[in-house]
Amino acid sequence: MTDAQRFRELFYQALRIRLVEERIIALYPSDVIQSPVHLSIGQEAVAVGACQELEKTDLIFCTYRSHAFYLAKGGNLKEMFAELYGKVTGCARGKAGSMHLTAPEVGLMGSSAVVASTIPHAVGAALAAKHLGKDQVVMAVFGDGATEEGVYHESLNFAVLHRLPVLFLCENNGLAVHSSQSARQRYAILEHARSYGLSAQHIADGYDLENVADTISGLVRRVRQIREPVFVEIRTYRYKEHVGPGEDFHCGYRQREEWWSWKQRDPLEQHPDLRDMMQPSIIKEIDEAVEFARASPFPPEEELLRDVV
Ligand SMILES: Cc1ncc(C[n+]2csc(CCOP(=O)(O)OP(=O)(O)O)c2C)c(N)n1
Ligand SMILES: [Mg+2]
Repeated sequence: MTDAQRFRELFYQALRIRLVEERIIALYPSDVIQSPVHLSIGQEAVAVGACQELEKTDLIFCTYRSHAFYLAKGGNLKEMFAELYGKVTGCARGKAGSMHLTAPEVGLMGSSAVVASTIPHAVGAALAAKHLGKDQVVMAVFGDGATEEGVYHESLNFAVLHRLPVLFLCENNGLAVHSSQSARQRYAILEHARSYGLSAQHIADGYDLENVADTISGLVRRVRQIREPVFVEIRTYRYKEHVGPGEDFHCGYRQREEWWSWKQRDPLEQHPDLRDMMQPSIIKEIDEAVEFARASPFPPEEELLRDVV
């Protein structure tokens, strides 16, 4: 694949995610989506780059902000919309909603509303992979805010101690709900991770589609080879409010200028020609997925306790 072809492939995947979330925004006021939604608009390059080198048999564990990772890992779009609509054809049979997307058939083992809670799950899966002698790579995806949780530290320590094949991926958007990172943390995430003996890398520009993909792909290959944990922190930026389809600049915890400086480098804004060319087929795919969700039934009463008890 040439560099140009590779860029187009990355661009296509990022654009598809953006258009899916823009459709969620358009649908939200009609109340067909009852689930809270945490949008990744602005952060697409991270999920796309993270999944390039992962096989279907490699596992990822995500957060409530995981539409992008679900799609980048190969999750089914129809089942995603059906899940958002609360329909029985959804990826979790309509019981989980946007915050708990899962697609085990392609290695997305779970995502959770509880901050940092899937990090130890990823470490546990890596421990299983080690004991079973599999060549799997496991990826733990979390935000900057999750590094403030106790279980994050336990997980890093355990993974290093037991030499587990896990890539810790910190998607650092500099924000947690309504507070900036500087108002919350006196430590540097990367230096702190290194203090556990982890090999840790920083990607300063999470909007550089190719560099994000190349760097994370290299780290995935490294984990697969050395069978030890590795850490990567990617600086990125979310455009929308913490939860919901709107904007939140009026809340005062961040400035519109910050958003503007990222937006000017947004890869999806830089190539209108590519966007125009790719958009029609993606829109058609989204139309079909939304229609599938709309036409699907809600779960019948007997579904209530299925997979729960
Ligand atoms: C254990 C726990 N504590 C607090 C919350 C409330 N909460 C939800 S999202 C969030 C911020 C997390 O920020 P970050 O990890 O940076 O992820 P981002 O939303 O930026 O993607 C918090 C504190 C929660 N859901 N779970
Ligand atoms: Mg954050």
